[in-house]
Amino acid sequence: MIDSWSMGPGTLEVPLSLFAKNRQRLAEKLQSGQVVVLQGGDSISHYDTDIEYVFRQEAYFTWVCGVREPGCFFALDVKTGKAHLFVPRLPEEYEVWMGKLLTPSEFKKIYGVEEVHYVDELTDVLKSLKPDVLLTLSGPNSDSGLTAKEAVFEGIDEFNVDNEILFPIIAELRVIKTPEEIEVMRYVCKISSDAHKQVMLFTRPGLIEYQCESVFLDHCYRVGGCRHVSYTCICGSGHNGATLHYGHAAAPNAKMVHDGDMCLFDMGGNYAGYAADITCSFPANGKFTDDQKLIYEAVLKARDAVVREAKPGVLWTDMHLTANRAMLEHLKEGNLLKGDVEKMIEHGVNGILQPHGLGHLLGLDVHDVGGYLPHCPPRERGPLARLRTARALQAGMVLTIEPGCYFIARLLDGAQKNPQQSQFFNWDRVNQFRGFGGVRIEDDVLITENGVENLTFVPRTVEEIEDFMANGANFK
Ligand SMILES: [Mn+2]
Repeated sequence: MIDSWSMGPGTLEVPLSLFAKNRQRLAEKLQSGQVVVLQGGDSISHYDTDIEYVFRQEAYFTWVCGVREPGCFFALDVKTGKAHLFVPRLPEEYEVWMGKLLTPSEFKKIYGVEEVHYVDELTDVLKSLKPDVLLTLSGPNSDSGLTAKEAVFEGIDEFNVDNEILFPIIAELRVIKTPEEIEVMRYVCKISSDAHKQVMLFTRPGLIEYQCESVFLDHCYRVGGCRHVSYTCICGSGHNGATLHYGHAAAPNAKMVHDGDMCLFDMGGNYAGYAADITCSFPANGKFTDDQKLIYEAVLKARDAVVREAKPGVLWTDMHLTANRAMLEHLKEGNLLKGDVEKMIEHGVNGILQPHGLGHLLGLDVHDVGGYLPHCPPRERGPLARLRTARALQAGMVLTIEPGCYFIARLLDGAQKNPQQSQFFNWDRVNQFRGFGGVRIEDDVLITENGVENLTFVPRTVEEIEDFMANGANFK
């Protein structure tokens, strides 16, 4: 019997009990007679070609069984607690191209489920379970606006199907991580932290941003066994640091890093489906200027305030404002802003400098599910609407804390023309920062009964960064 999965020596052994426990937690929330049916992800071709994207499993499917192949279905019979996996019946000639085809009993061993059948047996097997109702998954992803992929198969209309019960239950279970899941997240955050440190040591003026990106990818994969990163790497230097989703196809991390640039590198590995999401901001040449230090420490104060105050019961919307206040206060001390900080927030100055929310739930999805479930506080109106959740924190949640300060021409121009906002800026000073780019500090944290456990281990203070970039080689 195989009882874990890993990418080999030196990488984390993920126990199959992680998924068994998720199934058990799910079954405990459901009733006998209900059978959960999920459809896994399918292989996707590049347009009309026979080249496929490297397969990535759908996250709810991973959560419930950890199955890594495309074209599968899964059923959980609540009455017996038994997990049934359905794998595609592949033609024999696939062996020539794909390697040996596994038998159902081999799949059973690999994934530790009670029963394995072929997908073409799905209807018959489900009938034999005599369910009162099949529970399928359908519900909104509050980050993308898209809908979870509901199981569809020939013969489903012969069953009584409910697609409303399951979604809020399973999404809520995904919000609170088990100790086994936390171990995986600890690992992927550690690997990603080390990869960021390698990038900091490597970066210097004259390189191209993507060369820094490649060091991150290399460390995550070669050392950590992370075949994927969790999202497209954002490697902005200089003015690109103010482009929040820099790194996309039309801006592929291809600018030369210059002496005097700040680097804003947002990258996270992925292991066993679990995501890290870490941002480091540092001077390309290893030494902060006074201006860089001012902005960096404003953001660091925001991070520190949240790490200090976040604990179970605290509202995420309050944490967002706590971060904004700390940052604005420091920028005021630094003479970029003037006036009363509460009034600045009233007039949206915080949203000019940090147009995004404080952070988000993290797990199998980088913007993890559960931000706005029916039983949770609804999305606020106004500036706080951009937050990915308005929930009160609970022990077992994993979130990012990612305050930032950016000099985005479009937003600054707007503020300069708006007397309500303009009055809070010392424009002579602020205009010197046009082209500066931005600073973001993003940590991945676990909420515990006592507060925050930071899963991110990178140099964070100005002194730590300068010391590490000067003397950090061979840091292991
Ligand atoms: Mn993030």
